Amino acid sequence: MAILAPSRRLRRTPFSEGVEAAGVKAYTVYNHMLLPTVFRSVEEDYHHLKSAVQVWDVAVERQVELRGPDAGRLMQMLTPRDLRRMLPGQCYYVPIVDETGGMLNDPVAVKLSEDRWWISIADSDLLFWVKGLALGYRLDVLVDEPDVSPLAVQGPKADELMARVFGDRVRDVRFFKFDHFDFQGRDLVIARSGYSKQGGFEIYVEGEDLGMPLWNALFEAGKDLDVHAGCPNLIERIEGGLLSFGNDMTDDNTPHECGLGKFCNTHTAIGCVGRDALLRVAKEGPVQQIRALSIEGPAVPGCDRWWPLWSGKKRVGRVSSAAWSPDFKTNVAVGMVRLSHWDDGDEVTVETPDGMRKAVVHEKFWI
Ligand code: THG
Repeated sequence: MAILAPSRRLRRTPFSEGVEAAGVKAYTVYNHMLLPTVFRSVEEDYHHLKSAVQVWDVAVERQVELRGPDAGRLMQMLTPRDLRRMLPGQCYYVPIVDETGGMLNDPVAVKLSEDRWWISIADSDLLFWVKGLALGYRLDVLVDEPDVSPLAVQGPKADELMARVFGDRVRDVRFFKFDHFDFQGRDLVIARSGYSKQGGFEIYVEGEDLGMPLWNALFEAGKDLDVHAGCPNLIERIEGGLLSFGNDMTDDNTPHECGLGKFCNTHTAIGCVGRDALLRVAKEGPVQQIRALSIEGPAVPGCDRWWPLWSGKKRVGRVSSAAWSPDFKTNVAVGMVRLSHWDDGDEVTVETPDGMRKAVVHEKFWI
């Protein structure tokens, strides 16, 4: 692949200086912004993530802020997950659907107060949809993208590193909850969350001027913990079954097809614009669903398009993400598999750029 040409449309982040100094080797583009994908190598980064602690520039997880008396109402219009019992201080993973029940995004919703929310988005321009709904329904709410950039601290030593910078109280933050912490006289929201299964935190850094001071403080405090710059790791996130919007699912898929039915309460999510459509499809049930697959043979090449899944001459799905797993000693993959072949142990054939490979469908991911 050729080099990515820098320009102002391809936004840098408050941490870009630190990312470059740490020797970033590759980027992808996510929400029109740079997202690192490799520091040492995908495999070295993977082993280090599972054994130490990493600091991730995930400023690409942009916030759509809802502010005003109708913020809660607008939030419920966006998602089939019932938000009535959600309290300030909580984060929810929420499928966002359009009027056909198609997935528009799969963000983390952060409830700051009754009338102030952040929607921490995956890679799609959700802001336009949310602004359109607010305007079309004449809601009393402001919708915009604030100067907030998440910085993730992930890995088994994340608690130790965070406690050194923010104090022991940070250890008490529970999964998908957040609290407020002081850094250099400024208030920061810190949640126990992040796009890995290794545990850790996400710091919502308000104000780009705070980016490098915080980055430097974490690296200074973590010298003896082998802290390193990292990024969402392809292998680890496939092992963990963490989905990637735009890769593993699109607006052609319902949350149920994505295995996100557990985050839908379609009967009680009154006001969700996709509710009627989802009630209709939920009655029949999905005919395809996201599954883990192990692909036989040596390491597969990078998956930059959907690889067809076959059973004889019948197309039975697609693989959307795949990588060699050093820990499980097989190629791990995510795919959308048709009902006829989605049971645990079902055998299929994957059409990779390297040729046909046997693969086995699994009901559960690896971690
Ligand atoms: N954190 C924040 N924003 C994000 C992401 C994040 N925006 C982009 C992207 N990641 C959105 N997608 C996901 C996908 C999975 C999870 C979070 C965001 C996730 N899932 C857990 C799981 O599936 O095990 C837990 C879900 C739950 O139990 O509620 O964490 O990572 N701020």
